[in-house]
Amino acid sequence: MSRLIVISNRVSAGGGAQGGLAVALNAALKEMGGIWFGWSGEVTEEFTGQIQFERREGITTATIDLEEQDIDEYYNGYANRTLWPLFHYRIDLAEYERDYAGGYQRANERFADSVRPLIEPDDVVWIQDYHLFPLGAELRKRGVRNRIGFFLHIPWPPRRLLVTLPEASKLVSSLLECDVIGFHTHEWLQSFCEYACDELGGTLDDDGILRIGDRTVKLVACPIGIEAKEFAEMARGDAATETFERVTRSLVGRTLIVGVDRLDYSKGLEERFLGYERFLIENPEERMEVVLMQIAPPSRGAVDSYQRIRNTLEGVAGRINGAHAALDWVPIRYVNQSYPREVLAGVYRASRIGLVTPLRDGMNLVAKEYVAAQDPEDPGVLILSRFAGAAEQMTEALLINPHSAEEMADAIGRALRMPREERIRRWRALMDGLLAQDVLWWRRCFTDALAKAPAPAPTPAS
Ligand code: GDG
Repeated sequence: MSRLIVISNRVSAGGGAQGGLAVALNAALKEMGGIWFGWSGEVTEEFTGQIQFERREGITTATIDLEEQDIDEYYNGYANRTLWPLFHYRIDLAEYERDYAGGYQRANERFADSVRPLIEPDDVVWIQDYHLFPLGAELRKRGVRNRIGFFLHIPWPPRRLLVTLPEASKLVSSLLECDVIGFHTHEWLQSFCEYACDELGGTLDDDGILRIGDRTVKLVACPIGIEAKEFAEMARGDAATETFERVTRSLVGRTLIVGVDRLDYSKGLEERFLGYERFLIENPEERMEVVLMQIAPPSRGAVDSYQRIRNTLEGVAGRINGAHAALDWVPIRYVNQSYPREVLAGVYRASRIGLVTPLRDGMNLVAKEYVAAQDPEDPGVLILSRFAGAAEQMTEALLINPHSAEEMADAIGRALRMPREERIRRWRALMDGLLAQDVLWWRRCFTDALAKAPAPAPTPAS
């Protein structure tokens, strides 16, 4: 059987507090054997390409250090100041700088140079996410003829937005050197096709095969899942139960609404606070019966737009609490801290409403974790943004437009008053979906498509 070479910006192998993606990739590596390659997270004075190998719980990781300039231009620059906002439809925040584009290309070449010697003839290569769009093409230039797959974890923007990126055509063309490209939803896949067909002259057949010039690429929509069964068990375990009890006690009979998000402007936190405030204003008789707990660990603090959103949210949460709090009640518990997964599971379980309202999100795993953590006999209600990839699958949630404070306020009211039978019916349908399409299903969906993909491209003459 072929070995798997997973390549992502960072690696996350072995035990500890892992997210679903790490769990899925670790399971794939354990089953197929292989290596997980990426940046160590460390800075080096001068790039040498020296690889640090580690073996943890049956997984081999291979990491390289990058120079400070790489991190500034590739990671904080092009990946997080240019691509992330653009791909989340925020061209107002996207910064288009040639230095960032140059540094991104250079870092991808460094990845390619370093990982190339590790790839053996029968291996399959699986590249993860927007940090590494050009990597497949760089590997081809270095003679890699293996099957190469690419999975995008964030949305693909509409053509009209993507054309604002000066390097768009070059970036998409380089991506087409991969044999399979995966997206979370049909919507992102269609946006990609629209660009590839209208701007680059591609054609798509009924089997999802895109042809452009001499390239043939299989496009697949495989929504990522979570380890649903394990997460549900964890939510009933000792650590989660301790949190559940502690949080429930602190509510003194009030109803908890929960949000858990990396502190990111794509997650719609300001709109969420304003929608919740609207509910408080429109429902004076119910307002002191609820508490919103928002857990938002800071991320990407080196990027200005993240510092700004952090300041804005502190201001909005402070204003709402100042305007509405009573002597014995504070409407928003806003926590800028990260917690172990077991603690999150306990908080989800203690919450009658999961408020997951990103303005744009590739998938959103919090929506799935919230559902998995619920008590089957007395489950809570998921309120989910229509603009999260998860909305394509999770149609039994209360789907809302997060830009509308009125829709959010109405949905909160409806969720609070929802009869138990309806809560159970909706939850059962959502949970069945999570169990059927869990994270291992996702991994198989992609690696099967890769195994069946048309034969890899011949080595281009250099
Ligand atoms: C990208 C895409 C796509 C959050 N706070 C804590 C914590 N978390 C965990 C959650 C969840 C994960 O982080 C967040 O996952 P999301 O899917 O919500 O979002 P992104 O980080 O933006 O991920 C996204 C995903 O890739 C996978 O393809 O779904 O659309 O943007 O698992 O639980 N975990 C711990 N403590 C925290 O305080 N331990």
